Amino acid sequence: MMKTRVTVLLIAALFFFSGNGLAATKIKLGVVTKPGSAQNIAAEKFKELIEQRSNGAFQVKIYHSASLGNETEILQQIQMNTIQMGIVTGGPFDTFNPISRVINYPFLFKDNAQADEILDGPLGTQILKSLESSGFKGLSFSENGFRNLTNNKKPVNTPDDIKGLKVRVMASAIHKAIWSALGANPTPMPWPIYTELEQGVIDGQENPLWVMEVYKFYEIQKYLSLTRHVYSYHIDVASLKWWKTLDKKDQDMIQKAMYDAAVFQRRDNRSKDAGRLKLLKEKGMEIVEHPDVAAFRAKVANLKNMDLYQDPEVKDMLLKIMEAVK
Ligand code: EAX
Repeated sequence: MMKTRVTVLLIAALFFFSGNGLAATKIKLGVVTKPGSAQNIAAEKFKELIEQRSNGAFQVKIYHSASLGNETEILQQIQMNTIQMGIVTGGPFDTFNPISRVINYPFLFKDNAQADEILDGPLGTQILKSLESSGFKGLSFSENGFRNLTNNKKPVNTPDDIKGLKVRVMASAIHKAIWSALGANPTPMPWPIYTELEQGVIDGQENPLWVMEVYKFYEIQKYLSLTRHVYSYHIDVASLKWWKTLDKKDQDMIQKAMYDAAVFQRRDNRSKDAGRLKLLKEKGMEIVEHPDVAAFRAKVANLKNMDLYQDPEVKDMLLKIMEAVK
């Protein structure tokens, strides 16, 4: 008898102290893409880690597939704290904070190792920090990966092949400028874009390989060129308004869980690229594996002198990163 009562008490105590007896703090996390996407893999890992490490004191609900709106709308809601967190592609940050433009600079990073070195280092931290002036707490960088061009008109080897091509770009001034400089006819459009590609409203788009697989772009795009023109990151953000309501211990726990999830996701993404390329070939895409990257680079060499980069903080950061990756 006695024993049962003690056990019951013990269980009750455990329940209480583990946090489950208290009201859990609910985190709404928004991503624009669907399950299986780079953003979702990071989001799901974060959910798993934070719920486990906080013994359920934090509970994450992931709103995927743009159920809370496109990425610009997700960011607006994060600023207002109607959504607490988001994993959002670098492009749409552009209108909120021009500092995000520096990482979208074309041909900035040579490879993944260089991207990690900068983004996980002091310059990356400085970029995250500067997002606070726009109401975001930047936590870490997960990734989309290097972006590549697909289209339905012809194989692309050189910038000449791009002339007049209607290319969908993210809602981002720098992405639009890149494709104008390359000679295309860029059309900014929020995600998703399958229907527009299918109906021929646009001829092409550019994204990392996982997108072509997960969104089955091989069904509606014939040509792929491995241009790797921009290293596409996500910024894993929280609402600064919400962040300020948390105590230091919880902030640290969330920051660490998000960083660990980001590192996990980057590794996962990179480990799958060779298989994706094989799959896209099997599905019938015609792939230009070695386009004339030097010619593409030459076309965009002057972008750093554009108005887009004249804000002193932005320019300074761009030059520092360029120096660091030399
Ligand atoms: O991951 O809008 C875009 O092109 C982004 O890369 C989107 O997040 C797909």
